[in-house]
Amino acid sequence: MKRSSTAKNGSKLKQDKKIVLALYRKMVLIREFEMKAKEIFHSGKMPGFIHIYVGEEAVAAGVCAQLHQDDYVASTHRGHGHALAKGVAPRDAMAELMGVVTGCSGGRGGTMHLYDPEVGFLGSNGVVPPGILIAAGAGLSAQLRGTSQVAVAFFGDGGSNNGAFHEGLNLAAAWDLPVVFVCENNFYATEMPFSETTKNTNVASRAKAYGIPGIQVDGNDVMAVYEKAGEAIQRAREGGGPTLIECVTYRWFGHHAGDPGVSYRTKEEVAEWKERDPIGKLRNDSIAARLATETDFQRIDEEIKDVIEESADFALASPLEADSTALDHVFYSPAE
Ligand SMILES: Cc1ncc(C[n+]2csc(CCOP(=O)(O)OP(=O)(O)O)c2C)c(N)n1
Ligand SMILES: [Mg+2]
Repeated sequence: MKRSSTAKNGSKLKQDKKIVLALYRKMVLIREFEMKAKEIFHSGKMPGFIHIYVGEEAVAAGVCAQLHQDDYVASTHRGHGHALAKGVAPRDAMAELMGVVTGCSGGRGGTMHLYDPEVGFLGSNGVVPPGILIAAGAGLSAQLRGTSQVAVAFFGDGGSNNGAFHEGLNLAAAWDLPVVFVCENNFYATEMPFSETTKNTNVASRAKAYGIPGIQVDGNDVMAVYEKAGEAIQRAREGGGPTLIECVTYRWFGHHAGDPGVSYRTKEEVAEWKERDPIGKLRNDSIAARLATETDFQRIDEEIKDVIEESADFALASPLEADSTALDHVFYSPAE
C-alpha cells in the first residue's frame, strides 16, 4: 500500500515538475524576448512603437499552457507574450516587429498585427479590445462546426470599459460559447488609473450580470493562473459556456517603449510590483517545495538566451519586402 502510494506521489511530483519547468520556460522566453525587443527598439532599428509585456508573463503562460494547438487566442496591443505563449515562433515574431519579410505576417503588420493561424493565434490588435469579439466569433465557429475547440480573449482593464466587453460577454453567455475571457488588470489604461474611470473595479464581479462564472486570480502567480484557466477552459470545451477570469497584475515599464511610465505611478508602487516578479515567485516556490532545482532553472535561462539571440540575429538580418509588392494582399484578385 505504502509503496504504491509513494510511487503515485513520485509520478505526481514528476508531472508537477514538468509543468513547473514548462511554465518557467515560457515566462522566461517572453521576458527575454521583450527585453531584447526593447533593446532593439531603443537602438532605433525597430520601426513604429511597441508595448512591453514584462511583469505580466504569468497570465499568458498560465492560460496558454492549458490550450491545444488548434484552440484560439485573440490578443491585444500588448500581444507579444500571448503570441509566444500560444506557439508563434520567437524568430517569426521578432521579424514581424522589425517589419521584415520573414515575419509571421510577412512584415506587413508589425507588433500589433502578429498573426499565425497555424497555431491558432488570431492576432495582436491596435484597437482596444476587439479580441473579445474575435474570440466570441471563433467560439461560435467552433460550436457551429461541432469541434471541441476553445477560444481565449485577452484584454486589459481599460478594454473592460469598452462596449465590446458587453457585446462579447453577452453573446457568448447567451449562446454558451466555448470562450474564456481573460482580463489583465494592470491598474492603468495608458496613464489613466482604472479607479478613476471605473466605479466597480472588481472586473470579475461583472460576470454575474451575464450569468457566467467570474473569478479573480493573482496574475503574478503562474500556478494559480494555470489552475483556474484549466478549469474554465475544460468547462468551455465540455459545452459549459464562457468564464470571465480577472488576472491582477502589473506592467513594469511604461505604456509603450517610449513612455518612461513614471509620471503617473510612484517609484514605490513600481518597486513593490517588481518584488512580486512572477518568474522569481515560481522559481522560489518550486525550489522551496523541492519540485525543481537552481540548476534546472539555470539550464532553461541559458537555453532561452540562445533562442532570443538567434531570433534577433535572424530578424535583423532579414530584408524588407520589395517596394514593388506594396499593393500585394491589398486588393482581392480572383486569380489568387
Ligand atoms: C478603441 C481604442 N481606443 C483607444 C485606443 C488607444 N489605446 C491604446 S492602448 C490603450 C490603453 C489600453 O489599456 P488596457 O486595456 O488596460 O491595456 P494595457 O495597456 O494596460 O495592457 C488605449 C486607450 C485604441 N487603441 N483603441
Ligand atoms: Mg491596463
